[in-house]
Amino acid sequence: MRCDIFCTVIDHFGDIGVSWRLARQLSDEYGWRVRLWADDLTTFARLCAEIDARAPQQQIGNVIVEHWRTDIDWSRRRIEAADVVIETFACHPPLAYIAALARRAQCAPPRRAPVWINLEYLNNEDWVIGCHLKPSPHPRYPLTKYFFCPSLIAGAGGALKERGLDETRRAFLANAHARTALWTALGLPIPTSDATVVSLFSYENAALKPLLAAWRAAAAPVVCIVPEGIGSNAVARCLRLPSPAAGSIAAFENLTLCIAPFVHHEIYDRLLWNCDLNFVRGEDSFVRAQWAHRPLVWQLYPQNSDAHFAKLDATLATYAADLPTAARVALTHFWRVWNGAVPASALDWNGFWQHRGIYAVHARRWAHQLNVLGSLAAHLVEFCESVHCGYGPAARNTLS
Ligand code: TRH
Repeated sequence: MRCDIFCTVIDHFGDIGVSWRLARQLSDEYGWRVRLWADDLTTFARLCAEIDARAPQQQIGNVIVEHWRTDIDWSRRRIEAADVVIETFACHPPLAYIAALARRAQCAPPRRAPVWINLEYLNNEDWVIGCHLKPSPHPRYPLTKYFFCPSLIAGAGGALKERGLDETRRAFLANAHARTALWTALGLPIPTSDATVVSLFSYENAALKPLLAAWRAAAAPVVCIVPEGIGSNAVARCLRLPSPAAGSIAAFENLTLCIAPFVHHEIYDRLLWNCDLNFVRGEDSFVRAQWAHRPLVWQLYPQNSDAHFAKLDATLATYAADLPTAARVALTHFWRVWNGAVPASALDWNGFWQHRGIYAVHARRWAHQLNVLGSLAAHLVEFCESVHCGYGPAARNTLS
């Protein structure tokens, strides 16, 4: 299968993070010939060591990476549409490409029609099940676009997870030298065994101030590792830290604050595995924190009219469902405060973290449960092959 993935970076790192992860999986694990069109290679390079941000075309592993510039003259480029086209997050591939796709659909033998997928944002609301795999006919061309909905609930597209991830994580955790070496490589002090080690990847957040205050006054030491970026700027402002740059380390009573460099995908995974608790945000880091088998706190990408609150509550309803009542109430409250659904003044760190043992067990159980849903790439491959080869898509009714 030849596959083109299109990605526009709206902001931050999630769009390219998800696109790159998917591109790698389709090529490495399923043998697809993947071309990833990304409009922002500078952001891409922050996640992937091999990317040359100036190269118009390059090959990273088995994936061809194309710089999708707005000034590409598509009329001068011989465009051949792939077997599978994935537009991530409704990013709209170039019109010339869609026209090529339509030409291909018209000429293709019935059993080799190209497949067009819109990869949606992760969502755990019930309506997602009805939307997943729904076809949407193109208004002008004889083309159908299918909605593919990543989700943590059964009946939708699942979450991205590489084969062998659990084995790699277990090997890392079993290797005391590798775990210590990670702190050193990140320029961080090696935490003492009595410390709670937390990674904090967040947006601006009103609850940051009360959280940092709670950690300063905590009964046991807290080591907080903040990747450099908007989150570290916000933390630095709260604590009046002279510099929010990577390498800054400062102690405030029982809190040790460390600003870490923004690292490549594989290292970020190891950071999550090495911490006792991970604060994550957006989409991709949220999924990675679940595969880390560690307790987590999620900050959603804020949406207009607080539309993300419904997303948050739907996620809590599934993620926290199996927790004992007191632990569930504390976690639900903490996540809701962290997302601004409840005033920041209601933040209760001790009330939340007193259940840490329960959350740790739950995180492992949850990851196993999520595994059962199957990986996003596997579902996507199965669906695309079924449509492409004409043996009957598992598609639902048309989405108008
Ligand atoms: O960066 P995010 O906030 O990204 C987004 C964007 O806002 C996007 O527009 C929106 O669509 C999406 O969220 C929901 O959060 P996310 O999704 O977690 O992406 C971060 C990526 O950065 C993820 O692939 C993990 C990676 N990462 C590293 O590789 N190294 C690091 O040091 C850190 C902190 C993250």
